[in-house]
Amino acid sequence: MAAVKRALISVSDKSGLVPFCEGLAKLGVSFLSTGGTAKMLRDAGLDVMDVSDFTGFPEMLDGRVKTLHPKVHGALLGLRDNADHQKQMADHGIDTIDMVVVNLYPFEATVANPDCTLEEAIENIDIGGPSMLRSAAKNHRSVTVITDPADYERVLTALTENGGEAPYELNAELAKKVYARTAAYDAAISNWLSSLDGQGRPGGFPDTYTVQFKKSQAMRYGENPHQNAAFYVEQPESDEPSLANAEQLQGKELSFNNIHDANGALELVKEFDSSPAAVVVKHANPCGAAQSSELLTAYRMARDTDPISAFGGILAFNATVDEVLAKEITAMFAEVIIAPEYTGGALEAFAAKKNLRILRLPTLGGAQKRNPWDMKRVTGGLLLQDRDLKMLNDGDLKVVTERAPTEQEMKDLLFGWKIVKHVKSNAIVYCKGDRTIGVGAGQMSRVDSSRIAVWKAQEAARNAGQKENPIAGSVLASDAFFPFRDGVDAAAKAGATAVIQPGGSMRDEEVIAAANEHRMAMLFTGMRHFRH
Ligand code: 93A
Repeated sequence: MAAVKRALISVSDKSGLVPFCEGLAKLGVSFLSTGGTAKMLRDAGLDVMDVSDFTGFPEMLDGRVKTLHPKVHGALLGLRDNADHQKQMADHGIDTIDMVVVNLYPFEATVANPDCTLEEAIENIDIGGPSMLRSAAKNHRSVTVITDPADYERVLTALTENGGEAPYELNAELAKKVYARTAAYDAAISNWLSSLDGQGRPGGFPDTYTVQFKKSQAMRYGENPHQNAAFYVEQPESDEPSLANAEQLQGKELSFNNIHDANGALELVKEFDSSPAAVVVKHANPCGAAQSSELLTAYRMARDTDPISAFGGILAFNATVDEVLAKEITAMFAEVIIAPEYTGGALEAFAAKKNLRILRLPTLGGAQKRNPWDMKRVTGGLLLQDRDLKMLNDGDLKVVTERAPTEQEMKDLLFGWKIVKHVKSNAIVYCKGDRTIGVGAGQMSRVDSSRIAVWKAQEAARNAGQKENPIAGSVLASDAFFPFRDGVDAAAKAGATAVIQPGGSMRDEEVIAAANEHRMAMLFTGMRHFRH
């Protein structure tokens, strides 16, 4: 490979460009460039030739045709070690271009703006840029191609260390990156175009959906040891707090199941922002959750809902973990801890448990770019749906019983409704005083989930040496309607005094009558939270 002599520079994102080109100039590289980019480089005192002078053809059609010319693409695609190619290039006065620095019109950012017009979107479809990137990447044995400003520094270093030449391995890696980028760019255009309605308005599910994921972690194994696995992060990356952008402060590498379960814990703890909250998750189901003015108290209440299941669990907090809490956590075996922040003392306490994975996510809300749809893989296809992010508004709640909930019951019902959304269906959650009392998850019949929730609550109370019935005075949250009155009868018998559920069953009247017979209060939400 020969030293890089001529670079074509044409970028929309101009960050870091001037110092990079100054570095290239020092290595003797000369520049070809397009309108805005050429101006910027000249303003910085660099010597630049306009692409139009190189091609002998003006930029035209409002910039739609700037670099789409055989002199550019011939210069990129011609094989340097092929005599025939070299002769043809010489015959047509085509000089070689050894480096392409191109990033594209910001199509994704343009269409992310809800006020973006059809014309704006279309003008931001870059044609010349991807063409150059693809030509250069095809001929990467001889051409260095850079589309990510984050690569400027390492390219400059490599060239400096190699007498102005780019090592083949670097060119190959950069070319791979280019095709991933142009594929993602075309996917964004395709998704947007195929989501337009007859009036050119975007927003629906596209006719074809193409999405790119980037490998972020290879794993020792998957859900089971005989399954290979890796973790991929959706592109473009969202800034929504997630396992994709959590910072690991200590501990073993996250496993496949850790990531899945920790995701469940994180999504649940995100529901709480008004007071300190703690959740304990096992197999992606919460086995305890609580909120309190003190995070330590919240943790104890969450853990004590079901201490047996909490063993080896994933813990998520919405507030800073301090030393006292950390010491209490380490008294029990846990797999992963997630929190916005840890005090120095807490980190010292965790350090003694080398395998314990500690994750930090400084904020739990406020994302600008949320991850889009929820995707569920089925054999042969993909189910796409909106994420279940809808919250209850005051107007959604309807008291359907003769007795309205007391203030305390109301608080507990709304707390339970937040939890039940994160429990696998059929989901039943008993709550009292800002904490879960019993969780029944993932049963094929609702009444079984209800029985399990009661049994688990009683078991935990018995193990803790408590004499009184833990369900007495509690409330019950159900992720979907009660198909029969039996669930309500069972809850009343166990000692619950109020129920929150979507309503909407054919037998709602019978279910409400049951609640009235037991002097229970019942709220309908009009919204279901199935989670399969
Ligand atoms: O409209 S284009 O698709 N037609 C072209 O021939 C072309 N060549 C480069 N857009 C084209 N570009 C793009 O212009 C580059 O990909 C880059 O994003 C942008 C740089 O323009 P300027 O140098 O005028 O700021």
